[in-house]
Order: sequence, then C-alpha cells, then structure tokens
Amino acid sequence: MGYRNLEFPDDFLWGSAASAHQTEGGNHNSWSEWEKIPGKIKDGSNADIACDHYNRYKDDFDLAKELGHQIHRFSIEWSRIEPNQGRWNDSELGHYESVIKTLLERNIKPMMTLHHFANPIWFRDMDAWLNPESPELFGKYARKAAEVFSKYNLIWNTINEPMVVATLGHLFGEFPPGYKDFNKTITATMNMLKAHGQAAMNIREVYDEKGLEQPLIAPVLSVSYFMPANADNKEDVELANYLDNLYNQEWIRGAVTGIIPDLDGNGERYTPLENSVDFIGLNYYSRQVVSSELDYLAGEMAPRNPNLERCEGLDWEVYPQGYYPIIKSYWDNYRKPIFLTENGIGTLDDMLKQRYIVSHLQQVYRAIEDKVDIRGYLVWSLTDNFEWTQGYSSHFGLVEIDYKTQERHSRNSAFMYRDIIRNNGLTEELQQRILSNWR
Ligand code: IFM
Repeated sequence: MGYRNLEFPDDFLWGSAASAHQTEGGNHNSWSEWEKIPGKIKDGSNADIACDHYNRYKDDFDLAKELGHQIHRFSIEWSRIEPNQGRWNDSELGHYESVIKTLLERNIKPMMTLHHFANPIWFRDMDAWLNPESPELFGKYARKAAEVFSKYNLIWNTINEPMVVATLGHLFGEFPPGYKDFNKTITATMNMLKAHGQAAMNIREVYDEKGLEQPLIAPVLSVSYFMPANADNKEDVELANYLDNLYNQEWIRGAVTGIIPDLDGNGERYTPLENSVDFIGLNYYSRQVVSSELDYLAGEMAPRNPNLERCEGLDWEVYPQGYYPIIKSYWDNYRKPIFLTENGIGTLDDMLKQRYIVSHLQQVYRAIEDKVDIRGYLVWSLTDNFEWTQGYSSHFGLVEIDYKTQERHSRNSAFMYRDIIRNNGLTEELQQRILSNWR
C-alpha cells in the first residue's frame, strides 16, 4: 500500500493522559475499598502504591517533556481534596497546584479532570451517583477547585466516561458500587449529567467573579463503534443504532442541548447545563459487534474476530476503522471542537502498540481532512499503571514501569510517538516502516 505524508494542523496538541487513582498510590476512596474485596481485581493487586506518581510526578513530567509531549491530561483526586464532606484539605490542594505548575514549567498544557472513576468514602456512603444531592455535591467540589486552580492556564474536564461509571458500576457490576440494575444505571447516568452541568456552571461563575477569561470545559466520553454482527440483518442493525444512541449519544446530547432525557424520549430543561460543553473529549479504543440473538444488556457479547489483534486482558479488538466514523458522528451531531483525550492499547508487544497508534492516527487524519475541528490527540497512557479490574496485567504505557523498583523505561513506541510529534504528523517513511507486512 502506498502512503503519503500526513501533516497535522500547526496548533495541534500531542500528548498523553493518565488518572490519579491509577498512578498516584496512597489513595483511600471507593476504589481502594473495592480492591480489598477478594476476586474484584484479576491479578489480586491494588493501587496502594501504583506508580508512586504522587511522589514522582516531577520526574514523570520530565520524561513527558523529553518525549516531546505538549499536553498532559491528569485527574485530581476528590477524596484527597475533600476527605470529609465540606472539609477541604489545603495541603492536597497545594499538591495539585504544584502538579499544574510542574507541567506549565515544562511547557506542557495541563488538562485537568475532576472525576476519574474514584469517589470519596463519604460520597460512596451516601450512595454516590444514586443520591439526588450528588450533582450539587460535585458542583461544590468543582467550585472549590476553580477557586484554587483558576489562576493557572488550564483545560477542564468534568467527569471522565460517565457511561462507563454508570454501566460497569450499576448494570454489569464490575466496578464499584457493583450493582446490576437497569434503573439504577439510568439514575446514575442522569445524576452525572446534572453533576457535569453543576460543575461547569460553578467553574464559570468563579472565573467571572475573578474577572478571568473563561476556560475550555468539557466532559470526556468513552465511545465505542457499535457494528451489527450481520449488516444484512435488520434487527442487528437496529440494535447497533439503539446502542450507539444509548451509550454514545444520549448523555452528550443532554449536555449540549441542556435537556435531561427521560425514558419516554421527552425531557426536562436543566439550566446548569447551558453553555457546559466547549469541546467534546473522546476516548476510543475499539468496536463492539452486536447481535440481536444475544442479550447485550445482560453482558452477552458476540465472539471476537480471530483475525484481529487484541488488547491484553480486556480483549478489545484492534479496529482503527471505527475511529473515523465515530469522530465524524460527534462532529456532524454537535459541531463542537474535539480533543481525542484517550487512545491506546495494553500490550507487551511494542510493535503492536506502534501499529495501533499509527493506524489510529491515519483515521484521525481522515477526519481532519474532512474539516473536523480536532484540537489534539492524547495517548493512554504516559506510563503503565493500575488498569482497574485488570490490575497491573494490562500495559498501556509508552513508558514501562518496573513495579519492584519503580524504575521507568521508555518503550520504542514512546520514541516513535516522539518522532510523530516532531514531524507534526505521519511521514510516508514512518507509516511504511511501522505498518508494512501488517494484515
Ligand atoms: O485505563 C482506562 C482509563 O481509566 C479510562 N479509559 C480507558 C482506559 C483503558 O481501559
């Protein structure tokens, strides 16, 4: 196959993403408690130490700098900042100020997420996202964060992957709080939508009160490319469309339009959502093939295609072809700028990681050629880290971690990605070298 140079826009931002609980160590929250329950984490591990990033963030950001990164997405840990309801921990707020300053000193743009899966224990104990007060409580935390961090040049993410929190936590029972209940799933989904609105509204108020220029604010979505098992089967096609709407579109449509949907297809205006989405953060990893003969909502999945490579542990198929249409659908539906806030693969096969990144970037470029306003691309993840239910058995890092010594070692994929950043895109030579003889 012939390749051509794919040059990205001049102001395109390249970088990587991570989250507090997966990297920091030393957290006490809903996840650290969940990890203690036998059988919840595949390899029996926990995130007590993780990557010790809480103590090593300066070195980790030195590495990101050496690897050419221009943007870094991280999360702040709600349980550290508000360990008891309404009580703020100034020293932890100071820690995250130092995290932000460390990035800025290295000329790396901080993209800060307020909520990435983990909840404070007090919030868990009041049923978290099932509690009708949860949106206001999250909004208060966002306000506090804005009071402290608005002096820095930041991009804000409110909630990471609300549909993952809702479904894995309330429908499939794999994440805390471990329910398998459709109604609870809907309640959690809608409360997170309101919480996003409360957070965005409060952040904006603080910036206005301080006379500061408004920052960019967005939620971050986990998106999956739903495909019918049989494209000629009307029911399979309908199911794929139904799930695309339910999982990929409904929540963000609510955030953009300000209407909280209900199960009848009607909805109720929720004013805090107005003006809550400056861009859309998209996390894409794979596709999902769905068949009307299987009960998807009960967790029944179509068999994997044996010809496709997969992410270790999670078993996600490598399917770059799904990236372009999914990006395009968000642009066509909402006309909001897009940041590709996560993309990557857990694998010890570093050539596969390189192929994964390059083949997905080719799809990103197709969207850019179609005039989709894409602002940046962030690899998940800078380093290996604690991959939730998979523990340490899934290796997403550009940088490998030896967990016995905490030594970092950049993989070849990290250097390849550095070359892509230096070239601001994919050269013909790089595509040839990385993708030749694949498939
Ligand atoms: O590690 C996770 C991350 O926390 C959220 N998005 C998907 C990643 C890979 O599973």
